[in-house]
Amino acid sequence: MSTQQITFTVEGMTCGGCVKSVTNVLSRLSGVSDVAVDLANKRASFQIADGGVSVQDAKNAIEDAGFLAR
Ligand SMILES: [Cu+2]
Repeated sequence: MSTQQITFTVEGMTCGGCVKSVTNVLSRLSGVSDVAVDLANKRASFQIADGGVSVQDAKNAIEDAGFLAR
């Protein structure tokens, strides 16, 4: 199965709780795996398997949780 490697810059994370929130919202999405969120580098990286959510949906999920993704 082929997967797409995604990296977002995430603005607005200030603590470990924020990291956990972003990790959780991404992990819940269909087809998403290997979620790694880095507070210091403001980065969220993960994989999306074929047939999983779109990159835009993943971005929206982060923004719905109160952060800015780009
Ligand atoms: Cu926080």
